[in-house]
Order: sequence, then structure tokens, then C-alpha cells
Amino acid sequence: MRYRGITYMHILNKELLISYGWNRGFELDFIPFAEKGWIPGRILAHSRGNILAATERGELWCSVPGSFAQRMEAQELRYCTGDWIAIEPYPHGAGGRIWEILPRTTELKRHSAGEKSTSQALAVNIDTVFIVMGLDSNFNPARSERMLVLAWNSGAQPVVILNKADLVDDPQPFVERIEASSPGVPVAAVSAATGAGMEVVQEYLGPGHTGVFMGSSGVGKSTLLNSLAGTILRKTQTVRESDGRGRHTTSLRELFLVPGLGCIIDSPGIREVGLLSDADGLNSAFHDVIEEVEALAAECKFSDCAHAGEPGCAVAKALGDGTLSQERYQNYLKLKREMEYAASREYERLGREREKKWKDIAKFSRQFKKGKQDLH
Ligand SMILES: Nc1nc2c(ncn2[C@@H]2O[C@H](COP(=O)(O)OP(=O)(O)OP(=O)(O)O)[C@@H](O)[C@H]2O)c(=O)[nH]1
Ligand SMILES: [Mg+2]
Ligand SMILES: [Zn+2]
Repeated sequence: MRYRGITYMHILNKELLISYGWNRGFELDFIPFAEKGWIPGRILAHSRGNILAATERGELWCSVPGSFAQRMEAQELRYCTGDWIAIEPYPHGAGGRIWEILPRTTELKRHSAGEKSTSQALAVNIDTVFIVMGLDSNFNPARSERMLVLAWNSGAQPVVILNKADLVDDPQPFVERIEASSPGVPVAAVSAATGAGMEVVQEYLGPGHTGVFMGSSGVGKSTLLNSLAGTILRKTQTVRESDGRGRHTTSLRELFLVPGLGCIIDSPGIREVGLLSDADGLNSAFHDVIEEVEALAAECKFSDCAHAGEPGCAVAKALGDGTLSQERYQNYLKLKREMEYAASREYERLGREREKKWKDIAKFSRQFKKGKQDLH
């Protein structure tokens, strides 16, 4: 009977994991770790080297062993909210150690500014990326295009949420403006404050699914979460009167389980949307522009026309008569240049690393030779 009791408990707890998005794929990846007696967990949040994970045993705080940290650094990998990890539970009491990160299904990443030209994961193992903008002074189509590039790169479904619809008389023109520049992306005007339109957001969530809110500070990401959860999970704060900007109220990327809707990751407002060197997202976000330019290029006078002022350029003509949107084309070129710059930075960094490696090898071989001489 006791055995049966345990099995029953096990099934119950597995259901808890499944509600957090656990599936057959992760289970297969986990087999070698299960054999070591480790347990799976999903990172809910992390701060200063402490990780809070959801596991079959409930929420556990995990520490990060030095050797694990070093191994991850060598792979340029950093654990992130939403990761499934292997935990060695402490034999007594709550808590454990993180030892592995399971392969991710999707990754929302941005180019992190700074000396090191690397990328930073904002959320992983997500199904939907909600790009949130406010229909107040935050509305900015160029910013949404930029965030869309990151969202397309992630592998998850992008959805644009125009929040604070209660602040405008008619949200429809705003929806159409964004729809025009985001082919293939659902766009919804909602109000987290009044609840209007929230059912559209719910359509892209569901048991076992994970969504993440991305957008500037003050657009109402935490308010959206609270509205979906029907309770205050997160603190919110009014935007500044002077310039309508948010106050960066949320500082921790945190995953919440919302009954019936799956998991939602509320993230801090992003100040910078640095693009990555990866071209896929840009190509998806602007596939209409790219296809149009390709078709037009066939009609340019010169077969190698760069569409930069050459005579008889069909692209210039289309931009002139409005068949091709000037604004959208310019934004595409701008983001493309930025992406190419990121790629060149990445290339330089790899070059520097290779150089350093050779220097280390040369140094080692000199020391080795010297050691040999000293022996004689
Ligand atoms: N009028 C109106 N105000 C809203 C709506 N949604 C959110 N707000 C207000 O906008 C302000 C900012 O909301 P937050 O939810 O804290 O914004 P956030 O995106 O989480 O901001 P950070 O955590 O700083 O990134 C708060 O005063 C909210 O009450 C809405 O639909 N309509
Ligand atoms: Mg917030
Ligand atoms: Zn041309």
C-alpha cells in the first residue's frame, strides 16, 4: 500500500511539472541525470548566484557550484529564467545544487552592449513572445519592428500587444499601423486596466505553455500579468508625469504559474534592444520588404544595382511613388546595418580569442622548453 501511495504521489507531482511545461522531450534529455539521482526543475527566478526552481518537491533554492559556473562560462552559457535544470537535492532539508541545463527549445536573446560582444538570454523555453507597447507616449512602430526581430530569432510565436487601449478613442488605426509593419504577426489592442481585449492574450497561452512579456518600462507588463492571474502577483507603479516613462519597477525576471493559462514570465523593462548577428530574425520580420526589393531589382537598369541612387533604379521609383514604404525600407536598412555591425564585432571578438589562445600556447611551449633546459 505504501508503495502505491508513493507512486500516486509521484504521478501527482509529475502533473505539477507538466503544468510548468515539462514534456517528453525534456524527459528524454533528462534520463542520464535521473540515473544520478538528480531531479528536474524549472528556473522561476535567479538572483546573485541563487536559483529558485519549481520541482516535484515544490520550490527549491539551488546554489551554483564553482565547477558548474566555470563549465558554463567556457561554453558562454548562462542559466536563465525558464531553463529546465538538473538538481542534486540536499539529502536533508530543502535546497540543492544545479549541475546541468537541459537543451532549450527556444531562446529570446539580445545583443548585450558593453566591451564583450556577447548575447544575453532574456527568457528561454517559451512558446509566445508578447511584445508590449503602451498606447500612450510609448507607441513607436520602429521599436516594435526591432523587438520583432529578436522575437522571430527566438523561435517562439511573436504577438504584439498594444496595451492601455482605454487611453485612446479608437485603437484601430494603431493596430493597423503595426499590422502593416509586422506581416504574419497577430496584433491586439487591450487594456490591462479594464480587462478589455484580454481574451486575445489568453488565446496564446494555455496549460503547459509559456509566454513572456517584453517591452519598455511602464507599458504595463506586470499589470497584464496581474490581470491574467486575477490577483496581484507583481507590484506596479505609475509612469513619470514629466515624460511618461516607466520607473523600472520590476527588476527580477520571474516565471509565474497562472492556473489555466500556463506560465508567464514577467521581465524588467528593456532599455536597449540590441540586435544579434543572426540574420534569420531580421529576414522573418522584413520578409515582405526583402521579397519586394528582390522582385523590383529585376527591373533595375543595372543588374548589379545597389539601389543607392543609380539611374533607372526600380527600387528608388517604388519608394518615390509609395508602392514601397519609405519608412519601413529605411528601418530595414538601419537594422540590417546594425546586425552586420554586431556580426563584425562578434567576428573581431572570436579573432581576439583565437589570438589569445595562440599566445597562451606559445607561452606554454616556451616555458616547457625552458623547463627542459633547466633539467639538463
Ligand atoms: N490607463 C491604463 N494604465 C495602465 C494599463 N496597464 C497598466 N497601466 C498603468 O501603467 C503603469 C505601469 O504599469 P506596470 O505594470 O508597472 O508596467 P511594467 O511594464 O511592468 O513596468 P516595469 O516593471 O518598470 O518594466 C501603472 O501605473 C499601471 O497602472 C492600462 O491598460 N490602462
Ligand atoms: Mg513590471
Ligand atoms: Zn536598383
